[in-house]
Amino acid sequence: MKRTVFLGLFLLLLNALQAEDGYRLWLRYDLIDNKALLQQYRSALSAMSFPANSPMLAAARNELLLGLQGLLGQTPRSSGPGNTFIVRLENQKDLSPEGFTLRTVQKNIVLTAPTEKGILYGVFHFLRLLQTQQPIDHLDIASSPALPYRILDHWDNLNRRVERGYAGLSLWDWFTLPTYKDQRYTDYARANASIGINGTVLNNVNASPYILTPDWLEKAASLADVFRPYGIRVYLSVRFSSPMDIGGLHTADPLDPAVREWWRKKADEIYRYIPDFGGFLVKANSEGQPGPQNYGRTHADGANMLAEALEPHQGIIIWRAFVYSNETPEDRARQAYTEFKPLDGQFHKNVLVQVKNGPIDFQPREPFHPLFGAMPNTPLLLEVQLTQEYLGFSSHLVYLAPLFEECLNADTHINGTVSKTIKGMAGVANIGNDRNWCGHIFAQANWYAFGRLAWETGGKAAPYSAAIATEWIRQTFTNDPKVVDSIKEMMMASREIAVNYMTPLGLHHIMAYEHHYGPGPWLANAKRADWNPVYYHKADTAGVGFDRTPTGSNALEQYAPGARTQWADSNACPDQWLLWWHHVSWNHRMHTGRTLWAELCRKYYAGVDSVRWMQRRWNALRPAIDPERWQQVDMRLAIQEKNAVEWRNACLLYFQTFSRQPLPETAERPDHTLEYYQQHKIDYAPGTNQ
Ligand code: GCW
Repeated sequence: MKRTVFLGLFLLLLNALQAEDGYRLWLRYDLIDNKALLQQYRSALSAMSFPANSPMLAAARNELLLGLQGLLGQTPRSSGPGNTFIVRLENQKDLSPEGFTLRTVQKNIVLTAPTEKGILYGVFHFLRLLQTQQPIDHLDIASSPALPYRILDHWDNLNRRVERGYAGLSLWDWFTLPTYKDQRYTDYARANASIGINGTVLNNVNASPYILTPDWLEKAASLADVFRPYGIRVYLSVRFSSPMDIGGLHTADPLDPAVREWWRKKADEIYRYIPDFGGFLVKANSEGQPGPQNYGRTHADGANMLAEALEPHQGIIIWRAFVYSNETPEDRARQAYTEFKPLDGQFHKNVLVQVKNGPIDFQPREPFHPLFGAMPNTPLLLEVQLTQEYLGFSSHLVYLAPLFEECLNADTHINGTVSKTIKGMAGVANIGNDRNWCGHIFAQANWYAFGRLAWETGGKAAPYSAAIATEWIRQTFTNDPKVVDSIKEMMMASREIAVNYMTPLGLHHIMAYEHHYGPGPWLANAKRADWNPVYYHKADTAGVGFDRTPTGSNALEQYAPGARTQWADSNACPDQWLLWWHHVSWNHRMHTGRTLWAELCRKYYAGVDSVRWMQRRWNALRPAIDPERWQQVDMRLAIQEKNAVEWRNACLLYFQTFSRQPLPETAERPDHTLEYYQQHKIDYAPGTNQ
C-alpha cells in the first residue's frame, strides 16, 4: 500500500516535472491562479447552450470544454438555470464570413457567427480572454479577419527533411500516412485555428512531382481530413514540369493542349481526394525550378493554365514572385518587379501573386518590396519567413512581429500601407517534429504572431507587435504583470538587437554560404555573382554599400516618388537603410554625428552587449519560469551570445581591412584573427542537404 502511494507520488512528481516542455504552445489550459477571478469566471459560466451537430462545431465545443475544464477546474452544465454561455449561428451585418461576436446579454455570454468557422474562432478568442485573465462581464466584441488568406507554407520535402527547417524533421510522417494519424496533426490544427490560420501548404516550393501521384494525394487527403474541422484547407506546391515528370508527356508548355488537358484531369483527381482542396503554390523559373519561360511563355501563361484547371473546383493558384535570373546582370533587388509589373492585369481572377516582404530574401532588414502597390489589378499575398534562415535559425531569440509590421505599415505612397495592398499573408513555417514544435520556445511566438497579425492588421495604423507579445507571454508563461513586461521588453528589442550584431545600417546578405548561419562578408566565389556577400556590400577603401540610386542600379525608380524621397539622398536617408541604398565613404557623417565607421562599430558592439542584457534579464526571471523552459532558453541565449560575438568580430575585422581605421579604444578586443573567422566552417548545418 505504502509503495503504491509512493509510486503514485513519484509519478505525479515526474509528470509535474515533465509538464512544461513547450509541447502545449500557447494553448496551456491550467487552473486560473487568481482566486477572485476564478470565482467570477466559474459563476459566469455555470451553464452552456452549444448545439454541435457538425464536425467543426463539435471541435469547437470540445475545445471549449477542454479549456474550461483546465482553466476553471469544471465545465458548465449543458442546460439549466444560471449564467449561460450561448452559441448561435446567425448572420450579422459588418461581419466577414469568418468573423464572430461575443457579447454580454443580460447575464449570459452570447457567441454568434455567420458560419461554423466563425464559431470556432470565437471559442478560441474566448478561451484567450480567460487565459490572459481579462474581464468577461461586459463583453462587446465584434471581430473579423483583416485578410482572407492566412496560410502557412511548409518547405517540407517528401523525405521529411525540411528546407530551412531548424526544429527537427517534418511534422508529417509521410511514411505512416495515410493510415496513422498522429495526435500532433490535431494539435497542430488546434494551434493554427486558435490564431486564425486557415490554410496550409504541405510541401516545399522546390516541389517533388511525386506529390501529385495517387499514393501521395492519399496521404495529403488524410491530413486534410484531420485539419478540416479546424477550418484549415490544404494546398500543395507543384512542380511545373509534372506533366513530363510523372505524366509521360514530352513537354510542359502551358499553351500545349495536351499539357492543359493533363492539368485539368489532375485537378479533377485531386478534388476527388480532397473536396475542399485550396489550390497550388508554384515556384517557377526561380533558382533552377522549371517554369513557363522554358517554353518562351510568361508567368501569366503558366499561372493561367493552372488557374483554368482549378477554376471549376474553386481552387486558387498562388504564383510566387521570388524570381531572379543569373543571366541578367540587373541588380537582383530589381528583378522581380521587372518581370511581374508588366504582367499586372494579365492573370486570371483565381491567381494570387505571392511577394516576399523585401526585394532580396528575408534579410534581418529590407525595405518593402516594390511590387506592393504596383500591381493594382492583381491580388497579392505577402510572404514572410517564420523560420529564421537569416536570423540565427532556432538558436537565436528574435521576435519577428516588429519585422513583419515594419513591412505591413510601410507606406507604398500608391495605395496606402503595404497591408492595404494585400489579400493575405503566407508564413514560411518554423515547425518541425521537435517536442516543442519550433526548436526555440520563443520561436513559437513567431508562429503565434504571424496568425494574429494576419487577423488583426489590414490598414489599421495601430502597432500590434507589443500587444501580441503580451498575449503570447500571458498564455505561454504567466499573467504576472512584472514578468510579462520584462519578457515583452526583451522580445520587442530582440529584432533590432539581431540587426545590430548581424547587418546594421542597411547591410544585407553578408552571411555564410549556403546554410546562411553566421558571418561571411568576405565570400566572393559562389557560382552566381548574386549569391556572394561582396556583391551586396561592395566594400572598398573608398567606402561601403550598394548604390541603388540613379548613379547606381536605380532600384529606387521602382518605388513611387513619395517612397523614393525618404531614401534618395545619402545625407537624409535614415541610418538603418543607408547601406542598402548608398555607397558612402567610411567617414560619411551619420545622423548621430559619428562617422560611418564609428557608427558601424558602435552598432556591432551594441548588438553583443544587448544579447548579454537579454541573458541577464532572463537570469533574473528564473524564479518566475518553470525550470525546463527556463533552462532551454538560457542555453540558447548562450549560443546566441557566442554567435553575436563572432558576427561582430568577423565583420568588423573584415571591414577594417577597407576602412583602415581602428576599433574603439575601450571596446572588448576580438579574440581571434580575421583568418580564424574566415576558416571557421560549419559542417552539416541544418536546413540544407535536401
Ligand atoms: O530564401 C531562399 C532560400 C531557399 C528557398 C528560396 C525560396 C525554398 O535560401 O532555400 O527555397 O529562398 O524562397 O524559394
